[in-house]
Amino acid sequence: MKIGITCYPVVGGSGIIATELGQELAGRGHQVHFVSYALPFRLDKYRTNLYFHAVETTAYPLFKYPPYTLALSSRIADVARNYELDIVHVHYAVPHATCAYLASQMLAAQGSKLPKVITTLHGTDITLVGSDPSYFDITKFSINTSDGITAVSQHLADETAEVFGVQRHIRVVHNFFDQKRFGPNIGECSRCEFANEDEFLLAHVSNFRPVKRTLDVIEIFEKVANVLPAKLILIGEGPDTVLARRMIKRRNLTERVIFLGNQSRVEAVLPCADLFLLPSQEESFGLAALEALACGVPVIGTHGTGLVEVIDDGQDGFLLPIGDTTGMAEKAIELLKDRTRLSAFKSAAVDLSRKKFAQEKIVGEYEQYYEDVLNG
Ligand code: GMT
Repeated sequence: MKIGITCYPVVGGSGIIATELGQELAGRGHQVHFVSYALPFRLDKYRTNLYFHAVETTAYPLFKYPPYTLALSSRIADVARNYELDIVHVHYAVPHATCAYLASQMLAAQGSKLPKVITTLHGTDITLVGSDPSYFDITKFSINTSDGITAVSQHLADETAEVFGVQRHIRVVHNFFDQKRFGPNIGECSRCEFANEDEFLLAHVSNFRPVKRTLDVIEIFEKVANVLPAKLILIGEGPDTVLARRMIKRRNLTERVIFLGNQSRVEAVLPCADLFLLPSQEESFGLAALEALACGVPVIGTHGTGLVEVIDDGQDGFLLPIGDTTGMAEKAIELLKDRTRLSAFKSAAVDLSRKKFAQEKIVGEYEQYYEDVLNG
């Protein structure tokens, strides 16, 4: 198949999934064309069958905001026409589903071959951005006019149906990880860089937006560190970084918390950790949690989010109510104190994540979906 992929090229789960998917599809012999404003950040090696087409926007004094949406629509149409694409697969509905729709309309008007448009919903495109009154109608329209829609969890598919009143079927295709990249022994880090032999190592990776509840991470960690020798690694950056740093200082945890900022290869650090904390308010899936599990790190996450499809409560992690930092700390302490149980959780994390979310399996599900959409 000839497949166009549009995604956000910056750090973030939707861009990571789109990039890994494109690379794997190219490896399977499909011709893959990425269309975005920059090279996706994990597209870090040359591959046969894989192309990148940059979207250029022109600055002009009249434009307070250069119309990226128009430039992207034109570029998608251009690439689809030149390479006779079968599929245009856009990740994150806003504004990519709308751009793909516009591109299709342009192609139809020119009498060119029409690719099928597939939109993958990732989370905040529905829960935060898409449901904002400014974007609601156009997002709903663009979802409804796509030839196929996938969501990264059943939780998100249900939320989309509820929030947008979407009646049509949304195919659930979970996120995945690359086994060659994420595994318990694959990391290049040495644990001693971060913690002493007798200290437990906790970790958190996110974009430090309010939905991630990064301050809860620090709260949980403080409660754990009051009982057990422990260190915390924080990876990522975002609006709450300043608040997090302030809280760490106020609570005299500076010596115990290691800020690593944004990292393009989290798999080099994650295997060193004993426990991963993701106490999010909202999480359509929680790719960061999956990557931790794949590295053999149990995860503490929240009920009422897509994390319930990722974490097996009581086997490779724990699910607790949003905001229950005391309960989360108690579970963390209980697990860390019991070496035998901790090691069973670590093994289960590797086994269950491989069984449910291995790249080979999930990319096959996308291929199957492409076929289904192409065959009407
Ligand atoms: O809003 C974000 O947190 C970023 C967004 C993204 O574009 O990376 O994350 C969403 O998509 C990821 C990949 O499918 C999911 O793993 C995250 O759970 C989801 N974030 C939220 O739902 C908050």
